[in-house]
Amino acid sequence: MAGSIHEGPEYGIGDFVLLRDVTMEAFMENLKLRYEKNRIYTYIGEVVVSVNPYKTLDIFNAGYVDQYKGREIYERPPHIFALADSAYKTMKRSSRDTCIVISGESGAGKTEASKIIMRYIAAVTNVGGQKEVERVKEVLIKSNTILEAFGNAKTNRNDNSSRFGKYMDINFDFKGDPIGGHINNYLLEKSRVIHQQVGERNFHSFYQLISGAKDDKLAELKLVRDPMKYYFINQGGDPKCHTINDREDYRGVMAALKTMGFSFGHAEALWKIVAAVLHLGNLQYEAEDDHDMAGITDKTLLGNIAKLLSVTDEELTKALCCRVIAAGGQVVEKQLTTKEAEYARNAFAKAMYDRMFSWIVGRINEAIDPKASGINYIGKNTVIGVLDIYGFEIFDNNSFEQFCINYCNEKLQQLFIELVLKQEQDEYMREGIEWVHIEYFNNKIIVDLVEQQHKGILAILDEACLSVGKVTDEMFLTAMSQKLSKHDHYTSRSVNPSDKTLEHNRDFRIKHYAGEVTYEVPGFIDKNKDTLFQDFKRLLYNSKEEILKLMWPEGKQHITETTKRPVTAGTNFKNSIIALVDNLATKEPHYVRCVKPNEIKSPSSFNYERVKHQVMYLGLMENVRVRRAGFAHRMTYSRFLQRYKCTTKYTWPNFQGNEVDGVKKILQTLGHEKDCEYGRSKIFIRSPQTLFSLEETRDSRIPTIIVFLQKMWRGGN
Ligand code: AD9
Ligand code: MG
Repeated sequence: MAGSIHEGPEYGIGDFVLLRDVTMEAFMENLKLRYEKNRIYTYIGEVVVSVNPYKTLDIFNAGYVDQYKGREIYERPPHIFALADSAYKTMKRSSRDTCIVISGESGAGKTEASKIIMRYIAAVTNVGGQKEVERVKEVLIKSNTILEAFGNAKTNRNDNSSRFGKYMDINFDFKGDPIGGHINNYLLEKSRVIHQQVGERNFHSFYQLISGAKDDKLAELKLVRDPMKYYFINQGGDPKCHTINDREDYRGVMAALKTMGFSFGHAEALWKIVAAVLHLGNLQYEAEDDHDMAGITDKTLLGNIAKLLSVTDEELTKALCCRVIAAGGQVVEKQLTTKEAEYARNAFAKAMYDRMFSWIVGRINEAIDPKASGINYIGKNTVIGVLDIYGFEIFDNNSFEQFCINYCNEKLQQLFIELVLKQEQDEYMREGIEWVHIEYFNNKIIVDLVEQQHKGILAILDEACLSVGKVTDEMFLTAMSQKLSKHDHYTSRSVNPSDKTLEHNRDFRIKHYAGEVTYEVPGFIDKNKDTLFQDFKRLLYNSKEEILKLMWPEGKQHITETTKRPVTAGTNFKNSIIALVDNLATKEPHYVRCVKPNEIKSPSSFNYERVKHQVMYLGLMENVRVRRAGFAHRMTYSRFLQRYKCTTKYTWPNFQGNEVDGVKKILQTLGHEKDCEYGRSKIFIRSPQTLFSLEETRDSRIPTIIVFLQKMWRGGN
């Protein structure tokens, strides 16, 4: 492996900041060349641009870990290990909380990147081999297996798409060893539990259970091996995914649950819930009388579900077919129509799965709680946060979920803009160096369009959901069009009647930073209200199954107690994302910007236009320009001297004076002084060519260094 960021011209330039011409063409040419040579990582200063290789590369083994451990970022060819190491070093050296924000569209490689980072951190810590630290590391890594089983699914963009957002803090003790962590999960796409688009699947867990459970287990759950028999998981058409081995994954999940400390009984109970959801999908209602009142004819199926949920048949029938309401102090039972009952059944299945997912996250958090880990930690406790959240997505049909996901990506882009700019500015100020401002598109206007109080889309949606009387999705669309007609990033047919690509009374479009997305409004109100009848909560709270009872504590409430109107799903999501972004902003950020090379999951296709589009919307060119407008590179005086002291006879093998003078001597001797500024603790190098030249001189001196070292060793013998 070469000794610096450059491996030779055949591999292109390792840092886009060092490109000779900052043009889109040059950027793309370099990215393509590197991708074709399996160089999937390239820097923009300290930001890592990563292109999904769609194949296994042997660049993550222990040998590579050693090459990056404790090194500075520019000393080795670009690698995500260098970024992980940098975050780790910052956290350890300066006791500062750091975070790694991984962004990019669906299928660009975020989740894989987050796992590589976690494995790197696990590999470089706990040299002392403490048992409890080893356990924590194992739990942290194995937690992915479980979360992906229950929270990932095959979509038309990605065979293993994260359908929830995840932010994980890893806690370190004063020695720099991981002693625990905490996961925050964001909005699971629970509508998938009951519906999938053609070509997609439900969450992996369903298929894992059906393929992986032993015959007697399946029989006990009253399931058959054929996934096509279950409506909730067969709508996508093909239940098999050739890149996924559901059977093997089932075993992996069972093993991971064990590592996590889940008892056998708890693991069994989880699969019972999964099975119950599967059966619920096949439960049909029939009108019992002329008034279309819902009844269930398949009593066997009903009995099976009741058994799996440890409730009685009567209780379950009642919850599925009736609603109990308290009116004027009186408790009244109201039978549902078949349509209402179907709606209730779907809401029940979604809520049960969603709550189970959050409950699992809660148990994982207990297993990695740093306070409960038994490790006696004293002194300061610092964290590295890793954010892996669903990427920006555009499907053929985009609904409330895509709206939330894309809003979240807008927020992260906004954070990137603020932090990258702010960091640069802060550094120049700290070091007493003048700063040149660079213009670039600020997506705040789109963030505001969604989240602004009273005027934003979420506020308009809430208003529609909370108003009395029947409000339809079309009415919500009309309200939006009235209030947002002047907004540059919003359009609908009422705003722009000539736009025939939008359907009247149905679609609206947002011009996101990453592209235009048309959202279909049907379902928005429902999904935002997220109603689950109290009857189901009570049903599950009264279950004999301990886990279900624990998952549904609010079912304890008596029917006559008034409940506060719950916060809507949209507002809830908005609040959690705002809290997340605020949290990230307090930490020292590191960025991985993932790029998807093609739409066909191919290891050998570089779709120029698709990649260019991502480079544009991720603001990578602007990022390069910002980096270059000021200074392409900076490093502390001591680091500079150490690295380049071999380049002049005055500083080699040792410089006797202070570090700043040593650095000055090198720059004067090599004729680079005009291109540099002296900051308080760092030397700032303006043009990339200077760094090139320094690196070249250093490389040319390597034979001399080797001779010198050999002499030393011989002398030492
Ligand atoms: V989504 O927003 O969750 O839909 P991600 O997370 O960005 O998306 P993911 O990490 O799941 O994408 O990557 C998609 C697929 O690309 C993986 O399942 C792998 O098959 C492939 N991939 C991604 N990164 C790598 C890698 N470093 N090495 C090999 C990779 N394959
Ligand atoms: Mg993912």
